[in-house]
Amino acid sequence: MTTATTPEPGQAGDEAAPSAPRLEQFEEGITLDRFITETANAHPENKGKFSALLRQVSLASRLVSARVNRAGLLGMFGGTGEVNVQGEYVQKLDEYANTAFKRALDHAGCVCAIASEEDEEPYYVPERFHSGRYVFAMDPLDGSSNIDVNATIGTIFAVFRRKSPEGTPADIDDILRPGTEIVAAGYTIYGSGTMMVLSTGEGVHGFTLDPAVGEFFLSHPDIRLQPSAKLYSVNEGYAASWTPAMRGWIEGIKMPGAGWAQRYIGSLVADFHRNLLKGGIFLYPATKKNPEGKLRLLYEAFPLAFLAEQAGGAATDGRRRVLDLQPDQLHTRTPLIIGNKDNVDEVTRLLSAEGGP
Ligand code: AHM
Ligand code: MG
Repeated sequence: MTTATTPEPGQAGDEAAPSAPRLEQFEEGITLDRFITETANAHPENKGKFSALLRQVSLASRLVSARVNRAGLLGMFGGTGEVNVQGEYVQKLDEYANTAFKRALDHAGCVCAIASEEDEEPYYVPERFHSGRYVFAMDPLDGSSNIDVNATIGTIFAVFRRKSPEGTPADIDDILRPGTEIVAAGYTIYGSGTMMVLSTGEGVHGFTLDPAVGEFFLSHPDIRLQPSAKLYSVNEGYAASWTPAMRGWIEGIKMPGAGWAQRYIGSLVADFHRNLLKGGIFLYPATKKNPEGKLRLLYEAFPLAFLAEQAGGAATDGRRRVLDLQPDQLHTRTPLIIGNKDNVDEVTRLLSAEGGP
């Protein structure tokens, strides 16, 4: 096992060191379960419900991981024939992941509502189960267009503490909250390995699934983003519809000698994960045609913005800090500029000066 990561174009080799896996952590064998227990011990006011929630997220992630790994053999590639509220074709694995997370969470007594990219309306925990203290918002399987080619996809989630009293029916005001009220966020990435990256507001930690024993082990403690990097992730196919400031910044970093490299997978969760570990800025900007961008605020931008800030990075919509935004609907969209802080600040300054599309 190695403790070093491979330097990439646009990145000094030693910049990756803080987030590189540490051998001693593998040897100590800190499981996600132990991490959850220790987090709970530090916050007895959560009454065990927060731990229950995280354990159910771990369970659902393992279920989805197993299904993703065997999808090509189980006839799980391709679409269901349905179109979701976003107007996108629902993939069989989208549907499986959506159901797996809802079933894992709805009867555990820890959540009152689940907001999902795949569902037009929120799912309120039924009367027969306890309507718990937390709200769970998720994109059950981000990067759906990559499912059928075995490229990396993932589940993205955010957790809020509900506003209305526990044990009563929740409503939409429990869900439509600014990102500053997030109490935990993370994602599980299904790639060449399965990894959960999690923050409960005390740094960002990565856990790798050992499929042989079905347990996540701490592999990337205290992931940190350096102030800047020279790697960008954006769909340049849309350059003609960008604003002049956005086009200008990209042209600038491509000048001879600028030393930038580009990576774009087309799964937000995979692009973000790569940039979190290696350094980089991800951009899905506003365009004249789509001033709101494409990505969804509540369950895509919010959780990743929370993680970015916890790791020392930043996230804006081109003008404002993402976590300060308030969704007015379940599926509100937002432009997203996210990654190393100095890079995000620079792009945000340029886009703000332009005054929007
Ligand atoms: P999805 O949630 O339906 O998978 O859509 C969101 C995805 C993101 O993962 C990714 O960053 C983006 O769409 C890619 O969009 P584009 O193909 O326009 O570059
Ligand atoms: Mg998505």
